[in-house]
Amino acid sequence: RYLRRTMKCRSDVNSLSHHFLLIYDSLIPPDEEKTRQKQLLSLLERLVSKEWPEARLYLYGSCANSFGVCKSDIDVCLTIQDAEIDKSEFLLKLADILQADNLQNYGFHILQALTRARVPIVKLMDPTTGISCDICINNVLAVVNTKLLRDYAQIDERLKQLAYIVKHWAKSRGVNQTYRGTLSSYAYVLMCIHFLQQRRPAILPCLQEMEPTYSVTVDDIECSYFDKVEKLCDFGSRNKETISQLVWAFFNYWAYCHDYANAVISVRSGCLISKQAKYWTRRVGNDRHLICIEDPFDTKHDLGRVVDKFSIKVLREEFERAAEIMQHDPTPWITLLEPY
Ligand code: 3AT
Ligand code: MG
Repeated sequence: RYLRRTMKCRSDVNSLSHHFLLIYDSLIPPDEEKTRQKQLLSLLERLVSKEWPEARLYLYGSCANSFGVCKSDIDVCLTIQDAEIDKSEFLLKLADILQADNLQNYGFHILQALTRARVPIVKLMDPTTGISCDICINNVLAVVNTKLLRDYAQIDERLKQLAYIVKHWAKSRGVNQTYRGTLSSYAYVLMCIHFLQQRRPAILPCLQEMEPTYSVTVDDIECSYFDKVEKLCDFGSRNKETISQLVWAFFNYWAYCHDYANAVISVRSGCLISKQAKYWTRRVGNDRHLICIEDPFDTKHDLGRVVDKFSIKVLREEFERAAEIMQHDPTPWITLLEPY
């Protein structure tokens, strides 16, 4: 019933792209913001290396994966070669070293230390720039998946355009809160990559199915893929779909076409795979697998596992609302992004 009603795209869909591109442009961080983030990282590097000369700092998440909107916090991963390290203790010591009272010339405000979280972090704020930053320890897989997302973003600019709109929509509609059972920004970007791999002609390739040119092993997981993406900048050129068509099709897919009962989206394999093949058909503990998004490297990890029987309803209703707006609303670029 749904499919018949919405598969045909509205006739003015192309003329809407201009409005979506204006929104996209308004979300891109200015160069000065990037410069300030790099300065902050260098300052942290100097302070950390005084205490731990062998430690290294890496940016990860949206400040480094090309999907960061302006005024985002930055995510920093500190790596240190010590398998026995107690991350919580280390973070508390780090917070102590970095905070205002201990530094003669400079000091950070420590906002929070989340030492019991799945990924323990300290949150701190640079008082001169107001930039907040989360520091975690030895979360190298996140640094590697950040690189994968950044590499995909270089292949076709429609990925960045779509992901910015989708992330902005998710934040405006309150469905970007993992602690409330909805999806992370990382999950939404993977949904966009998978969606563009599936277009015909495809807009994105599947980098992990190609001859690897980059390979690292992290936490016993082999992460390898083709990363010479400068060779792929024409990849999507046979597909002429515009950003508004893609936003329309993205929400239409998640509202009416995705097989929630049986399918897992997999950026790693560039196609849908079955829940059965991954033994994700039953609830185990808190993992319900009501919407399945395979992590590209940690393939046992379903990024949809945070979604419960209440939040799946909220999510699907929001996908349907978005699809209806893209189909019928006279000003979808406004209505779609209205706060909830
Ligand atoms: P925002 O712009 O901050 O909303 P983000 O890209 O920084 O988006 P998140 O804050 O969701 O995304 O996560 C920060 C990074 O941490 C992104 C990804 O490299 C990693 N990450 C997040 N969630 C997971 C996860 N469940 N499994 C593995 N890596 C993850
Ligand atoms: Mg972030």
